[in-house]
Amino acid sequence: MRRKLAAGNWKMNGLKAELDQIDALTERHADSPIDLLICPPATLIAAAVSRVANDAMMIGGQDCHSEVSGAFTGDISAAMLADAGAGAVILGHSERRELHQESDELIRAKAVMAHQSGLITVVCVGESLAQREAASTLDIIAAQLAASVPDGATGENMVIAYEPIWAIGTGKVPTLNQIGEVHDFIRARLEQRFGTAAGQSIRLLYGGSVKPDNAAGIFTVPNVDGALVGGASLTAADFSPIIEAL
Ligand code: G2H
Repeated sequence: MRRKLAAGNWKMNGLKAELDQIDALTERHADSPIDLLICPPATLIAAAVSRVANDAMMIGGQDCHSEVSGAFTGDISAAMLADAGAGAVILGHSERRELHQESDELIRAKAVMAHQSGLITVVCVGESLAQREAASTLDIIAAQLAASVPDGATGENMVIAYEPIWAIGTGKVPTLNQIGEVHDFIRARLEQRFGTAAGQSIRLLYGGSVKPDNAAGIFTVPNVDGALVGGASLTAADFSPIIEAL
């Protein structure tokens, strides 16, 4: 049985004052059976970790480097994230793929490094609008999964987020059938590659304009085990109803 997961990706948002949102979330969902993950900017990770009591929420990073250490100005290693108290890291978000030209191979190398540091990886995959209109969505997802998910992925160390690029921050959401088709496809591919047990245990999140008013519908789709939420994870007022819809 896969545990539900509500993950928040704050992207480049959040100063110290916003840590109050973490307090509000952990208070309100203290008894929730849903796993919670917030990925604030790296500057807030250690402070966020120190605000969370009783494992009420996991704090994660939004990216890490593919090397252990070295002359990589401005970058952060997986070990540094773990050292700051992070338990997870988002990798291969489409904003990283597009704006930082991250390849599947680089994302896979980052995931290997993250696993070595004991982090859960949330690897993002998703097609562009042009790719969907060209009916190549499943081919794109297959290629991204094959090349960016490392060997040895299990339900313990890997989460996959399906985020159609055209739905991110746009307010456009795929139909429930479209979400279901891709999630079923991802599940089948994971079972094929990692075996039934591991393939069944890896959690699949939907991401892209998840809001309080559409979350419940999205969560009815089979093989949707939770959500990766951007804008609506920035405040407890918006994120809480999404968590409660799971
Ligand atoms: C997709 C998502 C979070 P939003 O990027 O990863 O952001 O919910 O704002 O579309």
